[in-house]
Amino acid sequence: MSKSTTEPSRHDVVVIGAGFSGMLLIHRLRDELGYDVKVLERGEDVGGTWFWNRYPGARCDFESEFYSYSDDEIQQEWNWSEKYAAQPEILEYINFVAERWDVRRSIEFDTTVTAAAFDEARDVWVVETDQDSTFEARYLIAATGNLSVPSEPSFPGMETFTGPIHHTGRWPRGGVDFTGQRVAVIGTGSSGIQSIPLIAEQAAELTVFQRTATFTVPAANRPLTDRERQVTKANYPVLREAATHTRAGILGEQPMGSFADVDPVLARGELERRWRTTGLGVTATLNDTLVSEEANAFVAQFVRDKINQIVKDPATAKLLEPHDYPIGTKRLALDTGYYETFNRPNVSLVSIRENPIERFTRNGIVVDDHEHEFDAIVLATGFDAVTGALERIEITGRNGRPLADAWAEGATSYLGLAVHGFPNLFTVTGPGSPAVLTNVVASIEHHVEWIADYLEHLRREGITRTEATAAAQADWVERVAELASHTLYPRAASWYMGVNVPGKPRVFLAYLGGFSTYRTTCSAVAADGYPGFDHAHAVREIADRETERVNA
Ligand code: NA7
Repeated sequence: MSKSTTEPSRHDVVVIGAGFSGMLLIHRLRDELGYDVKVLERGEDVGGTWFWNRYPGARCDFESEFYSYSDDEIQQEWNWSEKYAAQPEILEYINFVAERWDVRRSIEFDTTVTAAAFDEARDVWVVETDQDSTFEARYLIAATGNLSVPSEPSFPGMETFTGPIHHTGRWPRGGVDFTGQRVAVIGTGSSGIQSIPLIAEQAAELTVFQRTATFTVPAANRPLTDRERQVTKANYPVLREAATHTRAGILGEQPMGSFADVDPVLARGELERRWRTTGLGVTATLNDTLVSEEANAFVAQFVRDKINQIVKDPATAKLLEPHDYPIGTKRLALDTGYYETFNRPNVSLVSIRENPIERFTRNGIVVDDHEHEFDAIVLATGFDAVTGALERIEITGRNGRPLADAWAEGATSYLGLAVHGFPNLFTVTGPGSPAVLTNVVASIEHHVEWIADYLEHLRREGITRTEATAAAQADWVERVAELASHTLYPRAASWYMGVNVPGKPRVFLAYLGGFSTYRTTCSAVAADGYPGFDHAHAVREIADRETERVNA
């Protein structure tokens, strides 16, 4: 860790990241509990994922009225225009909240955290940045997001392509005009599926390079009416509370029953209804879609039939049919006119499943000895998800142990909130939490609340160091793996499993017990005085000594 030459800036808490999590941490810890909080943010403004992902068609796939803070003043004041808001509106909302909570005064923008080391003599984190600045704080909170580090494959000859190459997760701030251009999109995950229909409308020609066909369902997005907004606002407390009792942190369609118990004709009719109203409920039609192969095959076939109904060219429809993983075991995409886009005369699909991209050239991309010429290339190739942001920081815990070392065999955590060997470090929506399978804003609120309560507990008790025990972490890691092993999830080469990044260990990165159960577990830990955390350094004298030192 290279030391900065300047005097460290000292705080109670340093937070990495100013997205939904970092902003809420400022509000909760600084404004409501009086901590001195400093947030370090790589971007030039707030927003995190929603700051960077400006590609055409980017929008959330949970209803915006609930993919938002539950702060009552804000939720009463803000009016969402659509059921699933697009990125510009979400960023506008984030800016509205940033103003309301006056968060910017606690944030250092354009500041990338490069290293963080725990100083065992003083129980503080020493945090270094690319701005040659150093920050110190008793607590370090990673609010680094799950989808914040783009995964950019390096194709041979990439540097020789003369046109621009844009990654969806680092889209230029002023947007990109593809009018009249020949454009390639590589990748058909959610980002590709959201952007392809809009790029197709603008470009002269669009070629989509697909390695794995993805299951996607219609968002059936639409404007919200005044009446709908009023009803939601009048009932927010009940709706938000009810959402905490669900598996995904949001109220949704309930299952009809298990595959064996449901009349297939009725189930098919119900799938059809859900497909029309919002496809998101499709995988929840049967309660065993993610555990029973038969149930899964039934739902998957329904979607494949839809593809064949929509896409006019049978060969293209065949290529678009997903067969490589059980439906729902990679994040189900929510689209607006995705399959219909392949009926446009200016759109073509190239499968790179059997014949991968050989290389980039000056003029384009070579597949199967054929050069496709382009003016611009879009990489919709996803993220080094969940752990990527933290692994890029040189984090050193107790006994000088690097986090990269601790996670060499796969990310480990206790409750998705803390890591053994890394005292006083908390991860908001970290690996081993259910966050990526939930309405992530609900998960963020839960984690921030839990961490705030814990910091208050530590403050009250005069504890200056806390660390997840090896045993508690091992139990939690086992529970996360065990839950995944009873499902079909491990069958997919997904970012949930870390499979999309070459060399990343294959570990299921999310807790599958559901948001509601998870909350209950976390609450019980708090109520029982935080078992699983080692407070061996809970000596008031240390705190007193530190106070004296800082005041001196
Ligand atoms: P995803 O879902 O990880 O999708 C990335 C896509 O890019 C996927 O189709 C990949 O194919 C493809 N890809 C990745 N690397 C390559 C290479 N080297 N060659 C060809 N194709 C490649 O990321 P998204 O950004 O779309 O979505 C991430 C999340 O954001 C999403 O789940 C929502 O929660 C929002 P593969 O499937 O690996 O064969």
